[in-house]
Amino acid sequence: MTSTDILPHQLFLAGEWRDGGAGTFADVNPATEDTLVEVAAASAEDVNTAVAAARAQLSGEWAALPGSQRGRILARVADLIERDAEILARLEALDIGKPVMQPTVLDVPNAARTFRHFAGWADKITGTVIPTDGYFGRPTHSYTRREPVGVIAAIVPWNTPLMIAAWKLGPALAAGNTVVVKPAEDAPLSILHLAGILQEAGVPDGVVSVLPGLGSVTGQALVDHADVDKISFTGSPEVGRHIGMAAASSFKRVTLELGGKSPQVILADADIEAAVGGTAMGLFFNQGQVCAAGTRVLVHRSLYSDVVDALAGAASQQVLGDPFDQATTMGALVNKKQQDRVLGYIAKGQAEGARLVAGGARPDHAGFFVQPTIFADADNDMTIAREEIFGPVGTVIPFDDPADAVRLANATTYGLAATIWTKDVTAAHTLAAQVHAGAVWVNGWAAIDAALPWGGMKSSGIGRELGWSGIVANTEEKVVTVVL
Ligand code: TAP
Repeated sequence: MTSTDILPHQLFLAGEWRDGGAGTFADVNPATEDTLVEVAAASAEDVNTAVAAARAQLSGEWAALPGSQRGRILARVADLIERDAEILARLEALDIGKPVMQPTVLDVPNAARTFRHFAGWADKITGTVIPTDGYFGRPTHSYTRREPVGVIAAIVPWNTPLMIAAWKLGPALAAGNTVVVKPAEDAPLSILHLAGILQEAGVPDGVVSVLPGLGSVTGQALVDHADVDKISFTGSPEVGRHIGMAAASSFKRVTLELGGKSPQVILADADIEAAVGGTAMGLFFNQGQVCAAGTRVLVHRSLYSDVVDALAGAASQQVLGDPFDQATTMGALVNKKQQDRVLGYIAKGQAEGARLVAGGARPDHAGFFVQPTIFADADNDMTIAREEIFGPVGTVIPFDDPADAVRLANATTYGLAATIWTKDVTAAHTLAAQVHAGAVWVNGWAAIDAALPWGGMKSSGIGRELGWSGIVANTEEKVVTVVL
């Protein structure tokens, strides 16, 4: 038996498993550096076929289904994700190098929860009746309708592929859209398994296609396609800017979920044990490859040396290794490029004068591992505090009072998330209002949920996903006025 007998590796194109028109690419196991499987790469012609099938379903079987039926199908998707939870978690661990415990407790349940949440919305997408001044003395009856945007291209990164695919598919399908998904080259496997689940749950053929391939070929063909109505993109600010500019020329709708340089603010009265534990999780979860990673740790000066020591201790307690070993708390970074990039930032932090108090190197064995790393005596203007590293590297910066903390928290081009650690309810709400971020968490890191809007301010993106905001982002609002 070979890996192609076990692992999904073909395009899921208009309801059929097919080879790709652009050959194959190697999907590598980051923890061993071995090739897992050769995955089919979609060509521009494959994109045309998928988009045509998606377009046809907007006036086909899918369009004819009432919202309640779409909801039943999405609820079945959630059930099947739970049935296949172990397979999906193992595919994520294999493909991305993360400890299998993480997708088991987060990515897979979150994906199921997302489909179930949007199953509930599918028959509740309503408009409003709006009173007006009338029409030249005649009364009117005006109301709004929320209609599907159309064909949506969902372009997904590699760090949490199943979850982010669910965040895009759940609201899009609930609102009656059709979707072509482009997974990242580094992590197509769990989304390909999800494609089979969608079909089994009763999503009609053509409503969703999953097309692995190169960003510059498959992704670009979707961005350029005249019959794609919206791009829902999660990934780097560089590619996001490129997509936003390309979409503007054809007036495609866009949702951009980009990077972050999120602060974790530890006020003088914080519960130190909870703050250090939560802050370490915000630094090292998924090897720091999290858009909302809390990489700028802003600490009241009275606690500074204690927090630095405790975070260095937390770093030294991480167990790097085989993602399938239950003792492992940190796996590998996704690829060699990412490993080199993170090590480059660590070298830059040292060159710019920050004090390395933990980690800083790659272990001496195969796999794209980097030790959990903490820098102290740093300031907010250093490169390691300004640029998104997307690796397990935290920079600890002191502040003197809450106003200083807010100034530092906001001194970034990003605005995705922020965490505040305090027992003072007034300080918590005051800072939450003052910090520029799409999400603020108090006394916990990454308290995300399918019901809560998700997205960033400033360079962290445009638009929101999830909750009712996810439905708004996946619908066009039409107003109908009848002159009575
Ligand atoms: P990117 O390099 O931007 O890739 C994201 C996706 O875009 C991949 O599927 C990629 O394909 C595709 N792509 C690349 N070039 C394209 C093009 N010209 N046209 C269309 N698609 C193209 O990001 P990444 O390295 O996968 O992920 C890391 C970044 O994503 C970080 O900056 C991180 O902060 C951000 N991120 C943000 C969030 C949220 S929710 N805000 C969540 C996760 C990650 P290939 O894989 O084939 O290159």
